Amino acid sequence: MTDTAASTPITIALSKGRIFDETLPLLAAAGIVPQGDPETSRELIIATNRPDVRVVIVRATDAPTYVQYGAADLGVAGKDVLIEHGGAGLYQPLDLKIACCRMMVAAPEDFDYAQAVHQGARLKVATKYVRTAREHFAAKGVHVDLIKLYGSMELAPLAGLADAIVDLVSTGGTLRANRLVAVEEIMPISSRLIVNQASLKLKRERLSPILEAFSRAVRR
Ligand code: PRT
Ligand code: MG
Repeated sequence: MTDTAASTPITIALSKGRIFDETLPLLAAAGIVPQGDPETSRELIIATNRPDVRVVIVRATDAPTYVQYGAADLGVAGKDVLIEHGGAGLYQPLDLKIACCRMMVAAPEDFDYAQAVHQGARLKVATKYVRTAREHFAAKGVHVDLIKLYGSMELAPLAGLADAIVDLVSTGGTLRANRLVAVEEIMPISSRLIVNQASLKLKRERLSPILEAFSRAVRR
């Protein structure tokens, strides 16, 4: 271990909202308490009760990138985000079982999805999760035209942009409010701990106890 790596702070990349909120108890189990609240503060670097540990607030889709390049040693990211990122440079040692939801295909109530798939129709599918959608439909042998969106996928079928969408569903309230129904589950989703591969070697002495505390807290 180099002295430089040993003396640099441990940086944890979290997105605000459900991931930050649901990671707090896990951090507490490791004796780490953030000193700020990203919901009320605009500060993007949050100190913790430990002088050698800090939290950086990133967009959910950017967490793997920060950890991949070592700008953060640790992070938390949804499986949805990790699939789209590809996972290069990351260890994913732990399913944290937080921010749970399901990746679903959804369509308007009056769209006969089973029939369209059965007839070998070429489906237009709008999604933020292009890689996940491509792999899902390829495995089923269904031809799709994928349309990449960055948000509000629910609007796409209503506005005539697509026949169906691939999106995350938790309560189902958003689908219902837009008269869409889930027609197929692609996979269950939860968030994972991600670790920079070099950090794990260079900062192992300080990272191992944190990883172990997270692991114990998840199993409880
Ligand atoms: O919101 P922002 O654009 O900043 O980024 P983000 O949506 O990527 O971040 P965030 O914090 O909303 O989500 C972070 C992670 O939480 C995601 O990567 C998922 O792994 C996980 N997660 C769990 C969810 C949901 N549940 C969820 N319901 N992410 C998004 N949603 C959205 C969904 O896309 C849909 O628009 O909530 C809506 C549906 O919710 P229900 O309850 O109406 O079904
Ligand atoms: Mg969101």
